Amino acid sequence: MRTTPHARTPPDNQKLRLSKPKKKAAGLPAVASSGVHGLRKMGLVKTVKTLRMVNQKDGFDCPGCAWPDPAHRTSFEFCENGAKAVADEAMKANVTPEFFARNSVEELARMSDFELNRLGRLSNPVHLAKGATHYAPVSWDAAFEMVAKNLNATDPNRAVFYTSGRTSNEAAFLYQAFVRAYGTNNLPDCSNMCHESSGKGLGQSIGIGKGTVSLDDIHHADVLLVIGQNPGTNHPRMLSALRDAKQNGARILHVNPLPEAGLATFKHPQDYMKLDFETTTLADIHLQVRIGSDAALMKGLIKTQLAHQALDLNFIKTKTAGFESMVASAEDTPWDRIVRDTGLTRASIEEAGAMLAQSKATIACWAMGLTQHRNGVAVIQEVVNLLLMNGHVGRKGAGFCPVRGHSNVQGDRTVGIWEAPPPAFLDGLEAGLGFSVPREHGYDVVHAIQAMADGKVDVFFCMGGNFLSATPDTDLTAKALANIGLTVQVSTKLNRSHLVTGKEALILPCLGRTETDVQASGEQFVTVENSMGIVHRSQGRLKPASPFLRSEPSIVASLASATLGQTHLPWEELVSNYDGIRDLMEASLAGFEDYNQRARQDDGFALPNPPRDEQRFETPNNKANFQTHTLPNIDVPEHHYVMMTLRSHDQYNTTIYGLHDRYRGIHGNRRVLLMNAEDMVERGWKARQSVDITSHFNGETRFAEAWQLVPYDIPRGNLASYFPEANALVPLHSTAEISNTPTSKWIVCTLNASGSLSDAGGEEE
Ligand SMILES: Nc1nc2c(c(=O)[nH]1)N[C@H]1C(S)=C(S)[C@@H](COP(=O)(O)OP(=O)(O)OC[C@H]3O[C@@H](n4cnc5c(=O)[nH]c(N)nc54)[C@H](O)[C@@H]3O)O[C@H]1N2
Ligand SMILES: Nc1nc2c(c(=O)[nH]1)N[C@H]1C(S)=C(S)[C@@H](COP(=O)(O)OP(=O)(O)OC[C@H]3O[C@@H](n4cnc5c(=O)[nH]c(N)nc54)[C@H](O)[C@@H]3O)O[C@H]1N2
Ligand SMILES: [Mo]
Repeated sequence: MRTTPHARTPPDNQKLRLSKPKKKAAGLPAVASSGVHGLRKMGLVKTVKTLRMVNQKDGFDCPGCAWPDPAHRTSFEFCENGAKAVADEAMKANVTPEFFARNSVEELARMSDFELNRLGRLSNPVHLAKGATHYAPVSWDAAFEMVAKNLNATDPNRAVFYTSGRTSNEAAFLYQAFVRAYGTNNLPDCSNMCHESSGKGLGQSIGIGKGTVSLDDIHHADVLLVIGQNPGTNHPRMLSALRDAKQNGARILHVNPLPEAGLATFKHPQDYMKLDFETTTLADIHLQVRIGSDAALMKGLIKTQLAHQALDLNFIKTKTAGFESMVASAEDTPWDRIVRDTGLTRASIEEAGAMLAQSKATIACWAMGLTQHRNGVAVIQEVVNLLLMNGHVGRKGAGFCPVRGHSNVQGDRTVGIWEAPPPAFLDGLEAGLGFSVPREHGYDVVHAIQAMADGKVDVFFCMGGNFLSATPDTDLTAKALANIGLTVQVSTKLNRSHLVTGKEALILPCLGRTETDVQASGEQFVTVENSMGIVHRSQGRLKPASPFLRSEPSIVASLASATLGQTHLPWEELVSNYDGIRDLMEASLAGFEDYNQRARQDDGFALPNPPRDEQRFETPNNKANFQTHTLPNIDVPEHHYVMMTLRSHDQYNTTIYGLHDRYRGIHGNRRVLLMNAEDMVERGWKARQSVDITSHFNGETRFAEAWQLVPYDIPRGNLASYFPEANALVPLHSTAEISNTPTSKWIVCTLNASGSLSDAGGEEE
């Protein structure tokens, strides 16, 4: 009989080695590191061949991040971490039915995320029967019949369909069409945990839930703000754009509790190949804010713009609303509150303010350091307020740049992966698809977990991702998943979501972005949308890891046929040639005219963006709206700390490539807690001290033992740990207002020396 395996990833037992954090990103070590990852996983010939196809016009879109491609691509248009993502997908399909016969689910669950990923690609569909201890092979047809039977036996609103952001536009569009034909809007996605706050914040303020800049704008900016983002690790190709901007005279303002490498100094790895050894210092000013204090900083910067009278009065008068109340709120915020919250001096904020006041074109870039906070939506709107004051939108070199994570997360939302779509979007779908779709909003990620915990979900289908490890509150989520009748994972690699399952489970292995996709009419390409709203083609060129893999669109079509027959759409015919899916997209989605033709253009095409294209704002009052917010209280009780959860340099979300966080100088072990050295001295602790963490929320506590302390340049009272290890400490209902995004960067904690008996917050020394 099967017992529920341990939900949390087991700790790594390797020795922790610490070295001096790096100021410089990329450069020779990065080139060496991409090569090593490739060689280890693919061999020499395949490494060179593969890396030459990344982000080329006739190649595949890098499965790493969503940063756009420059118009003039070099023959190696990838970064160190993109190369790791490609090499990781190009591994052999060693996870076979024989492998599953040898290893029980319980044994596999004792392996860490790092070890699971190293096993290689999944080769065949497999089934974990009720009560079984091992996955066993199953035919594709039998698998689809099983899912269809379960779906048809329940109310559509008791089924949930998750999506991670690597899924192509074609797969995502067909998938949401199937889910809505079946009868639900239960379409949570990774975006709910990621840039949902950006979408909601920008939507209210400027009428579009996306960024408003192009790559060319970055090159023409006067001042670039980089807020709550670590591009050296997570968007390395962005550093090249920042460097180009600097060479054109731009200045960069970095707002971050950590001095992230890359913004300090940067060497372009491809310049090394061209033997250009010049180094660029990227950030002109680093404002080392305390965690969660960006809203206070924005109020300070807004005050300085008022003092400098750096205002575009004509823009404010003709294009915006709400200016007076926003200004009054900034004026009412005393400087001592701003200084206390941010931990910065007034002079340093004024220096940054002066730089902004002189700027003719400012761009604000941000990522998870803003979105994953209680006030994620409000703080983004404060950033928008700051730029709107001087009309920095819809002009060259100016605007908003939420830097997206997964390579097609933005496209997935555009084509309908959305649990709360507006009525106009659904009207368009009905017109294009020719059938009526449900109107009631579905579950987002957090609501889906609660519904599972409450026994309201019978079938859970995941198009990619690693739901268990990526979501908050790992133990609670594991219990919630165990309530479900059938869980299904469409995946490329093994992860914990295959091991902590519903009563019955299926793994359906799919082709990756890099692999050739052949359907009845021949080889297919797909389309994706990058972080700047450019839609373009992507075509895999590598031989699939196993002959038994199917493409995501083909999996959706077979599932739809098995569940609904051909009543709503000719599913099988649509996947025989993806042009058919694209025709349907053209008929259903705004801005997709001549889709098949424009998707084939070399550099793709830009989706309409009214604020960028014509300074037009599709809000209810047709204005850009200044939004007024009061500051959140960021004080915590005595002996409490605020912890943020971060990515290391050697991971892609829950996929752990290695145990090195090279730029931060942390090697060999991920179960670490970054802490201010003075805070450590105050507790009498040294480097490597083992501590237990208790998180606190609404009177509840969550506990995780044995984290090694690393003294780090982080503000006092702040801590940092790695995602996904620390997710067990993130309370499910600690979420951002409006966007409901888990507050992965705001976890209130107390610490105890490991093994000490006193309870949370005590003086255990
Ligand atoms: N190699 C690699 N690339 C990736 C990913 C990956 O895991 N690996 N993940 C992809 C995905 S899905 C995403 S969403 C992006 C994530 O990209 P990032 O958002 O850069 O990723 P995080 O590691 O979450 O880093 C958040 C940054 O915010 C800072 N921060 C935290 N709290 C605050 C705060 O209160 N204020 C300010 N100003 N800063 C704060 C942290 O110090 C850190 O530098 O990267 C994408 N690209
Ligand atoms: N504490 C904390 N939690 C967080 C975050 C944080 O900063 N802190 N960040 C959040 C963010 S920004 C995000 S985006 C989410 C990420 O959440 P997810 O997107 O759910 O997680 P990933 O780790 O990206 O998913 C990895 C899995 O996707 C599968 N996969 C890879 N490529 C493909 C493909 O082409 N097709 C299919 N079908 N499967 C594929 C592989 O099996 C792999 O194991 O996590 C969130 N969780
Ligand atoms: Mo993300």
